[in-house]
Amino acid sequence: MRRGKFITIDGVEGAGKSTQIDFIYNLLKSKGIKLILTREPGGTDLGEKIRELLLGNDIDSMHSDTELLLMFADRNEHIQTKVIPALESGHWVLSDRFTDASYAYQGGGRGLDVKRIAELEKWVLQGFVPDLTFLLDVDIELGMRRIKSRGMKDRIEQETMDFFARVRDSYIQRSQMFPDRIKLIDATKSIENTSQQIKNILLDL
Ligand code: Z5A
Repeated sequence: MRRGKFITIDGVEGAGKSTQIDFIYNLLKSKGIKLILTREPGGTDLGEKIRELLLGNDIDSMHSDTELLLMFADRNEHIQTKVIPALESGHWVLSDRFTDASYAYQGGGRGLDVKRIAELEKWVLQGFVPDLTFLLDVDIELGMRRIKSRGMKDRIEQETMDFFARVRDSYIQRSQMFPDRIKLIDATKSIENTSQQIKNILLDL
């Protein structure tokens, strides 16, 4: 039985997820809500190892299906051992990325058949979906500019601009398919402006 709320945040690189996660954490804490932060890929001991495999640069190539399966293996461990137990104990959970990212990156970016992703989603998640998802939207160029000063790019970050444009399109399509759950946030303006849009939605929840 889910007693806490499950919130996810997603978007292309540099949209400001990490920045807004800090904001959401502080806002919910100030309301007395017990909240845990987590992420995908990762979030568990095993998941962090899978993350290294997925994002590390020591592997030259990875079949797209393998990438998708690893994302879902990570997700299974994450929800079964961390997310669901926390929600059942009354905590709220905020995850930096979740299943929408698989549709966007592996479906949109890699071009995998979304029906196959949906089959995996059904198998692993069995209808388990977030209560609320913030989709931070920026155009790809702006996102890239924001993260330009960072050091080396991970395996997925090295993809082409076309790849990331398809990722963004897929995210937007999903927000149109699930408007009640996925809230599209214009993340192109100031950090404070983005936070305010998030706050308005969170206070409703
Ligand atoms: N992935 C996948 O393929 N399939 C899946 O199913 C899942 C994931 C779950 C995980 O990376 C990778 O895994 C990701 C998708 C893939 N691949 N890629 N590429 P991640 O989520 O850990 O990291 P990231 O996507 O690379 O996030 P990021 O680059 O750290 O972006 P961010 O968290 O959205 O941005 P930020 O760190 O908050 O902000 C970036 C900079 O911009 C920073 O200096 C801020 O101060 C600044 N910033 C933020 N907001 C603003 C505004 N509003 N104005 C100006 N400057 C701002």
